[in-house]
Amino acid sequence: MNQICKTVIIGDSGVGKTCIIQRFTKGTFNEEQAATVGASFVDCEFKLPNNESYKLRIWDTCGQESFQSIIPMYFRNASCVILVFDVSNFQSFKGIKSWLSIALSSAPESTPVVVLGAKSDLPSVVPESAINDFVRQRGYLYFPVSSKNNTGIKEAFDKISTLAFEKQSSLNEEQEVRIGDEVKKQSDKKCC
Ligand SMILES: Nc1nc2c(ncn2[C@@H]2O[C@H](COP(=O)(O)OP(=O)(O)OP(=O)(O)O)[C@@H](O)[C@H]2O)c(=O)[nH]1
Ligand SMILES: [Mg+2]
Repeated sequence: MNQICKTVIIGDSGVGKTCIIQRFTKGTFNEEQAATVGASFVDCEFKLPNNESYKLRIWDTCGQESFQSIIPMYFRNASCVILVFDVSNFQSFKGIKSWLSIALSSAPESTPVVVLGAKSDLPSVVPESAINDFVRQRGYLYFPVSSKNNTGIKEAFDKISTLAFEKQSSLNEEQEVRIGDEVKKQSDKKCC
């Protein structure tokens, strides 16, 4: 089996989405990272305890407001959403609500959401109580991360990959049931 689990990373422009992916997939950090244009993906392989492997496909998206109108299509069949704000920028924390509502209206039902507070090496201007309220009310996991210092990234992706795999497995089961029902309906029709 080589299951592909799709995850989409979203949040305002400049919060550090691309740097998080680069740190996780390549182990690098670029102070001069250029803004993302459109969207692109990168695959990374994970192993299950039984040694079977699966792929986490991470879609990096552009945080420009103009992109919000085309982003819904990226959530089709998503098995995890990564919501990012910059702990040194309060406006970006306020921004995650609108990104979240776009994600929830387009992603499959009950898609897991993981919230990342990026640039945790910088002084935070977002009160911890506000972050806790946001994630607790919704039952989301939260990780402060720094791509620059390489803190929290591995822990966050260990969890993201597990949640995405579990969600993808349940999506596959639902699809098998639907196909089974369809086959049954077709064979019932043939009967006189
Ligand atoms: N201090 C610090 N700066 C960071 C960190 N991560 C990213 N940055 C800085 O933030 C800039 C923007 O990061 P990007 O990863 O390009 O941001 P983005 O969210 O992908 O932005 P868009 O592609 O425009 O949506 C980078 O060039 C870095 O200078 C971090 O962990 N710590
Ligand atoms: Mg980017």
